[in-house]
Amino acid sequence: MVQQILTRAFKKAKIVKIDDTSKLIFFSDCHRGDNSYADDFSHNKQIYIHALKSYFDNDFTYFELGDGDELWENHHFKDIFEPYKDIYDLLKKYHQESRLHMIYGNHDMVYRKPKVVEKYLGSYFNINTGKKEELLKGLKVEESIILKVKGLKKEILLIHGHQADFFNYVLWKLSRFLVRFFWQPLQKVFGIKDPTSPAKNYKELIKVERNIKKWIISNGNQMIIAGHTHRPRFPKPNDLPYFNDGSCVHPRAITGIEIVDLNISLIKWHTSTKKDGTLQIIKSVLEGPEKLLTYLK
Ligand SMILES: [Mn+2]
Repeated sequence: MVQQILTRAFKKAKIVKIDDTSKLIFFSDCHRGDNSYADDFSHNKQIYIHALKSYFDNDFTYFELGDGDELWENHHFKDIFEPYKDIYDLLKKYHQESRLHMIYGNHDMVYRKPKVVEKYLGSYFNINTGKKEELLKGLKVEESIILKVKGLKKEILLIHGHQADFFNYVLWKLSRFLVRFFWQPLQKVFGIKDPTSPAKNYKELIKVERNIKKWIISNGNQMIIAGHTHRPRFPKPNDLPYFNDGSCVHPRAITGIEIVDLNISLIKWHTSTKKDGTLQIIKSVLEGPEKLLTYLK
C-alpha cells in the first residue's frame, strides 16, 4: 500500500528545474507552534530565522519539506502567525522572488486544499493598519516535487515522507485526533510519548525508512530527499540515495540539506559561545559536500 502511495506522489510531482548555478536549502519539520511551552520550535526560533535570512541574502531558494506549521496541536493558524510574524514576513520575501517551494506533511495536511492555503497563508489582517495584507498570495503547497538537474537524466524526488507511513498518511485525521485529545494530554501528565509518531518512536522511524528504501530499490535507485522522521540521513556515494534533512526542533540545533554548485551537504545551525561569553549563531557542515552526480548515476 505505502509503495503505491509513494509511486503516486512521484507521478503527480511538480517539476522544478535546477542547474549548476542553483543554490537550494531544504528544511522540514519546523512544527511552528504558538510559542507556548508546548511549542517544540520556539527554542530554535532565533537560530532558524538567522539561517533563513542568511540564505535569503545569499540568493538561495527555500524548499520546506512539510510539517512547517504545527496544525495538529494548534487549531487556528492565527495563533502560529502572531508570534512568528517575522518568519512569515521573510517567507513572503522568498515567495515574491519565486524562491519559495512548499510541501505539506501530515501535521499540515490541510494545505493539500488550495482553499485552506489561501485562507491561512494568502493574506492576513494587519492590526496596525487595520487592513488586509498579502502574505504568500498564490502559493500552492505541493505533495511532491521533482528536481530536474540540467544535463542529467536522473532526477531527485522531494516528499515529506509520511507517504511511507500508513497511519500518518491514510489515517491522518485519526492520528490528529489522537494527538489532540489523547497522546498530547498523556504526554503532559505521564510523559508517555505518541507511539505512532516516527519522530518519537524508534521502531516507527525504522519502519518508515525501510519502506522508503524499498521503494528506492524498486524504482531504479530513485534519489529522495525527505523529512518526517526527524532523523538526518546522508548516504555514502554507493549507498541507497535516501537523504533526510532532519528537523528544526532538535534540542539545540536545526538541521538541513544544502545543494550548491551541484554538491550536496548536510548542515546544522546552532549557537556557540565566544571566549568573551557572547553567544553567536553558526553553521557547521555535518556531512559532505558530495557531488550530486554520484547519487544520480
Ligand atoms: Mn511529519
